[in-house]
Amino acid sequence: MYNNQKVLLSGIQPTGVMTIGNYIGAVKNWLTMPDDCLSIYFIADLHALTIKQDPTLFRQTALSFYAQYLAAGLDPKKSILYFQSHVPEHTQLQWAMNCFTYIGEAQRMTQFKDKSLKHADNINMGLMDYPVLMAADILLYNTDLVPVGVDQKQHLELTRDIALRFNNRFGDVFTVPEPYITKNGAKIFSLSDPLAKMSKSDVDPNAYVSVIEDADSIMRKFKRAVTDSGNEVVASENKPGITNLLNIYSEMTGKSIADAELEFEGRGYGVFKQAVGEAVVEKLRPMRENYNKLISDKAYLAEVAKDGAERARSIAFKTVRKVYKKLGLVPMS
Ligand code: ATP
Ligand code: LTN
Repeated sequence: MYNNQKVLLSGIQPTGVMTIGNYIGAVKNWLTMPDDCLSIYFIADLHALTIKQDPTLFRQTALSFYAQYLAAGLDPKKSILYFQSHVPEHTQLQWAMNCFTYIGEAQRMTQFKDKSLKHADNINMGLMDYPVLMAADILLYNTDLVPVGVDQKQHLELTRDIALRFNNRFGDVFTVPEPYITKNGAKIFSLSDPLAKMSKSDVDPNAYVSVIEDADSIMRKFKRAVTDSGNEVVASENKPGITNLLNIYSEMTGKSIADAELEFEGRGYGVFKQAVGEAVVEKLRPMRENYNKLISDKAYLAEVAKDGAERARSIAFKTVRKVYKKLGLVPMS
């Protein structure tokens, strides 16, 4: 809680393109959060450094993600929207939280293990420390709820453990956060391999759809999406491809899965895939149009990001001051 308001916080790493998986699993839920909460959404650019980035491209990508937050409908007057790297308190708190996290806990994280396999030539300290920075992001603002996709649940559990460990020793300093994960949209799968998570860093561009992709390309990707044997449009365990498309269709149109199954009864996969593509194109159209306007107004983006960082810091510095004091660090007079 902050000033008697419930605090919501989340972030996305600015790598590659924002996919419909990120949108459905994360951003879309941010948009439906109650107005009376303090909502804080940032670009997790420091997290993205755990993977090798080309500096010029990285700068463009991070700015593009920020514009996509705004284009998706996040309102800088209602939410605090900023770049993680503009708020040094994130890493200041991270250092303290590092001293309350065991190496074994960090090594057990699934994402650390996956990324270590994927980037075997660059298993850096940051990759292992990634969840501790995430814990600091969350604890810095006394966050109550963290809307994320299900892949982030383990990191949330670690965050809770760190918070409880600190609180047990020093009193009620941190709010212990809860994840907020929706049922259908929690995990959107790859269009090329319906058993793998749709991931923006996938080497195969046909595996994902970006939220600012053009209509023709979206339609093409859905037409060639991998589906299952048979021809009935029903969600079931042995139809992972169709189930994934039904989830996407339901999330994009607001129709239930059961209604979608009825709508496409006896009509076959081809008609269904075309309809899913059209639903995605329609839902994303305003976002793409807004994005094109925003990305050409760099001065506006810079101004809004600066305001967001200043507002974030006005909360964050108090937490760092409190934590450092509890730890016995000598305050600067
Ligand atoms: P990367 O491929 O770079 O690891 P990613 O696409 O997995 O990235 P993240 O930056 O790790 O994306 O995640 C941003 C947010 O989007 C998180 O809340 C995450 O849970 C959610 N998310 C990512 N992929 C999906 C997905 N396929 N389905 C649902 N939610 C997702
Ligand atoms: N690790 C997250 C991104 C992230 C995040 C956070 C999400 C960084 N810090 C704090 C919620 C709260 C991911 O989605 N990969």
